Parts: sequence; C-alpha cells; structure tokens
Amino acid sequence: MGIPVPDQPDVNSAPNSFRDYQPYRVSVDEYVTFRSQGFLIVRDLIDQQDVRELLDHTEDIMYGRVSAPGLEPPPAGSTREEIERRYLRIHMLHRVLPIHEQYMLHPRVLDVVQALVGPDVLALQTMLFLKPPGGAGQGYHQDSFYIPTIPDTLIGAWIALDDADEENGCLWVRVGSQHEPIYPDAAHRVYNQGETLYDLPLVDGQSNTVESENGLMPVAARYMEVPAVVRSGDVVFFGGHVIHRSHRNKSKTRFRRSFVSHYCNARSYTEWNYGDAGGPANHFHILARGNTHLPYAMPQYGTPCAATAPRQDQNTQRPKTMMPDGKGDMAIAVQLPGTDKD
Ligand SMILES: O=C(O)CCC(=O)C(=O)O
Repeated sequence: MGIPVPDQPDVNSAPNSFRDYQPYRVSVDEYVTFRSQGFLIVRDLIDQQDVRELLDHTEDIMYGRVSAPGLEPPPAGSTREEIERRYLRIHMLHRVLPIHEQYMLHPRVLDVVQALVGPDVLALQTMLFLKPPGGAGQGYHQDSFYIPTIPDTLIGAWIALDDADEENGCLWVRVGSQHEPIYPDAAHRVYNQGETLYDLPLVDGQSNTVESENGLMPVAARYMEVPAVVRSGDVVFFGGHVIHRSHRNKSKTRFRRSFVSHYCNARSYTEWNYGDAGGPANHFHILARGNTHLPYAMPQYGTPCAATAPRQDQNTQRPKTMMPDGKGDMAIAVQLPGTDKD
C-alpha cells in the first residue's frame, strides 16, 4: 500500500492526548547488555492501559473502523476468520494516524533509545504487526540492510502487545551477531561497507524464510540463537546489525501483535524514506530527542518531542584534555626521567 509523504506538517489537525509518564532510567547493566548481546528486553516498559489502547486500535483496523489511505474495510460478507487474517503488518501509519505517531514517540521508549544510541534521536519508521494465527514469519535479516544510516546507529523498538513465544512467532535473535558488518546484495552495494571491507561477500536472500535460500544463514549459524520470549508491555530493543528472524505463527487461536519503530541517532545521515532511496531524506523523519545539525520533520499530529522543543546546544563545560596539566591537547607531554618503566 502507498502511504503519502507529508510535505507540510499540520500540527493542529488532531488533539494530542498523550499522558504523562514516569521517565525510564536505563542502567549501566542494560547498556552493556545491549552492546554485548545486540539486543535488550525491557520488561513492562509500556503499561497495560497503552497496550489495551493499541490492541483496540488493531481491532478497529481489522474490522474497517479506521480509515486511512491504503486501509480497506473488509469485503462485505467476510467471515470472522477472513477479517482477522487480512493483514500481516502495516507500515508507516504514523504519517496518517495520530495514534501511531504518539506510540512512535512514546516517552519511555525514547528514554531507552536515547540512552542506547542517542542523545539525539531521529524517528524513522513504524510497523504494526497483526500476525494472526497462521501468519508468516520473516527470515534472517539485518535491519540496517533495509534502512541504512551513516554513521550506522539504527535501532528497533519492538513493543509486544500480545505475549509472544515460540508458538505464536516471537522474534529470534542471534546473540553477538551485531558485531557483523551489513551484508549487501548485488542490488544494494551502494549502502554497504564493501568499499572499506575488501572481502565482504554479496549475500542474497535476506528475509527469505527458506534457510537454504537465505544467504545470511552461514553467518547467523556462527552465533547462538535465542527466542525473545516476552509478555505484553515488554519492549525488545535491537541494533541494526543484529541478525534476527521470526517464524510463522503456529498457534490456532493466538495473535502476535506488536508495534515496532525504528530510530537512529539524529546526527546520522539517511537516504531512507519508506523504501525509496535517492538523496537526503532526514527531513522526512521526526526529531524525537535532542537536537541535530541535519534537517528533520515536525510531528504531523503535534505529539510532544524534541522537534517541537529542540534541546539548545551549548558548551557549559570546558572539554577535557589528556594533558595532565590541563593545558590542552596541543601541548607537549614531556617524558620524565625514570617513568618509562612499568
Ligand atoms: O516481528 C517480526 O515478525 C519481525 C520483525 C522484524 O524482523 C523487524 O522489526 O525487523
């Protein structure tokens, strides 16, 4: 479906009713876990009131009670099963529905993103997964293959709306694979590190659920795989290089709904904008936290975020120097007699 790109922000077109939240403070341990594993699960980050609001909203979408470009009401006479199995996932609704913008800019999600890849945060993408019983999985891939940011600071935030486990098609992550480069295919060499890593192979079939046809499989196999088993309200944060996948929803009755957003550091440059590349695209994406020297978009529906009140950059502290006498980094460090032995 084609979602239009806004050219003029219209901050008055919907009232913003987002609540006040208790800020979430990320610990050193969580930061280290994210860096060393490639992902971090924050339990209960989203409260059940918000989860309920999003679940009600997905039902409104399924039953055609929400109108937005690309969303069709179910054909007359559809059975309940046909209605519930129409959508696997829907992209970029934050450009046309206020509730998606609000959850993309959820303060507690941004608190974590800011701590992990900030302090300046650009909000790029949203996806609403419905993944009904029988819904398809997605084979091994690296998100930065699809959403290149330079320098690469991409991070996904996967909000569980239903409990998710091996049965209904949770995320699976290869622990430690975030240290791998992004593996390009023949069509996307321009975004890869092939110019700096001389022996980086081209890899076809990212996201293919057939393992023998997914060229990332041999790389993935070097790392231990774990299921990201979560309860509704938990959020999985995963870096853009980490190799991950999900399997088909094998349950007969359980949905696996999730609200997924992608962000990068707002000082990174990107040409990504809902699939079409070609020239700078930062100005399409919302400044969620901090500030940036690069262009950015305002929130279309007025959700409070840094774009509406960017942080003022100012030097309040003198930069540190490695020189012991504090005279500045251009000074000469003199070798004192007798200090050259350990
Ligand atoms: O939730 C899923 O099934 C896949 C999600 C995913 O791979 C992603 O958000 O990058």
